[in-house]
Parts: sequence; C-alpha cells; structure tokens
Amino acid sequence: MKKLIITAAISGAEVTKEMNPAVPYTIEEIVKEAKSAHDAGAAVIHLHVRWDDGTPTQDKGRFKEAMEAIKAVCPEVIILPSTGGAVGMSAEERLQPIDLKPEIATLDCGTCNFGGDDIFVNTEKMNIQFAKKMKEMGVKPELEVFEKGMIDNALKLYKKGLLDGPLHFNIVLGVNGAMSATPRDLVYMVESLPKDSTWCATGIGKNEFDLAAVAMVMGGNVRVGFEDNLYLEKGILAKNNGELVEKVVQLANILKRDIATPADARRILGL
Ligand code: KMH
Ligand code: ZN
Repeated sequence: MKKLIITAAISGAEVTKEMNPAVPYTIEEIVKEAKSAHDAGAAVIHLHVRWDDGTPTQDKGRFKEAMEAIKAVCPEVIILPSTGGAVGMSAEERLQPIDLKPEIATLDCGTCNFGGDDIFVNTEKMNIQFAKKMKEMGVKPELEVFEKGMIDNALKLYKKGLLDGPLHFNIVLGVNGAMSATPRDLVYMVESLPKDSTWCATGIGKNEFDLAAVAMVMGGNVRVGFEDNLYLEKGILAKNNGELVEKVVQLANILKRDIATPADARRILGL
C-alpha cells in the first residue's frame, strides 16, 4: 500500500481556547502547533489563521507571516491554506492566501448547513471562481467534499477543464449539517471518485479516529487536528495537535501503513 499522508488541521476557524486552551491564535502558537504535529508525523499542515484575539481572518499578510514562521522551523512541511475561511466570509476575502501561491489549498465544492443557523456557502459560481483562480496561480486544489453531491460538483469543474487530473479529494464526514461518518458513507464516497484520484478522510468530532482507521485500511490518507476534534479520547482534551497525530501513527503502525514524509507526499500528490 502507498505511504500514509497525515494532514494536521492545527487551528480551524470555529474552535476556541474556551473549548481547548491549546487552540492556537497567535503566530507563535500556530508555529508551536505546526511543529508538534510535524514532529509527530504530519507531512501536511492545513492552515487557518486568526488575529491574536482569536478572530478568524483570511488576511494575506497574516497568512504570509504564519507560513514563513512555520517554514522557518519546519522547512520541508507542506502548508495547505484554507480558502474556506469561516462561515460568512466573502469569496474575495477567502481567496487571499492563493495570491501567495501555496503548493496546495482547499477548494470547498458545495454549500451545506454548518450547525445551528450557519450555512457554509459555496455556490456553483464560487466553485468556478475558486477553481479558475487556483489554476491561474498554479495552486493544486484539495477538493473538500462533505457529501456526494459535492463530488459531482467537482467533476463538473473537471469536465469544464477548470481542474487538472489526477484530482485530490478530502472527504470530510460528520459535519453537523452534512453527511454522517460511518464506514458505509466513506466507502460510498470513495467509490464515487475517479479511479486515479488521491484522497484523504476527515472525521469530525468523535468520528475522528474511527474514520481514520477505516480510511487507512482502505488505502487512503488521513486528517486529524484541532479544527476537527479537540479530544484525545472521550473526556480527555488533547494537549497539542502532536498528540492527535501520534495516535494516528500508532494506528498506522498496527495497520502496517508506513508514514509519508513531506517528500513522499509531494510525490504522491504530484506537487
Ligand atoms: N471553516 C469552515 C467554514 C476549508 O478549510 O476549506 C470551512 C473550512 C473548510 O474549514
Ligand atoms: Zn479548514
């Protein structure tokens, strides 16, 4: 089986220090979390940034500062900025990190409920706008799909020539408002992808490690981190992102999946 690419979603936009004091806001905290995740085995850091008070931002300057600071201590790691940002941000605001020409960044492939009254808006026009901008800037999209219709949306972009194959997907399951995170859900999603795709699975909340185990057995890659889950196990908060990555590495050792270095990940993802 191919080596396992572990992505650490270290910060997110919705989680706060009230939920887990280790959630990073400042550049210094973000770097510390990126390093803990990378040292534990993460080849990829999925990055959201905040202002020092914790407010999520897609500010280009803040991303630049965070990315340079992470690279100073983890020069090899792949940094995968968010273009999802936080619920309610405009397309223009969300697209700012693409101007920095990261190797890869998220492209969210459809609209869904996002808990309570929140709606995470990604209309067809936005999908086209994001895909065009990423193509123009030479940024590989990680296609975020929260349910099967979003895979269909991504394939429409591909047919229009707005995406280059092989495609890379992140199958995010267990979002409050989208598809659940059972093994059957993951199998259905993976079987709906073009055969030459690469993919990663992300289980939200209590689904994180169960879904990671299923994905590893299926030959996929895995994302963990504070954006998705704050707990090492029920009732026990993770002290840092590294602890969450370590737990995946332990599972990978049992399941005989070797861990990809950033260089391996670049090869596998065609970066
Ligand atoms: N914060 C969510 C609204 C992404 O990074 O592209 C969207 C999100 C997805 O986190
Ligand atoms: Zn994200």
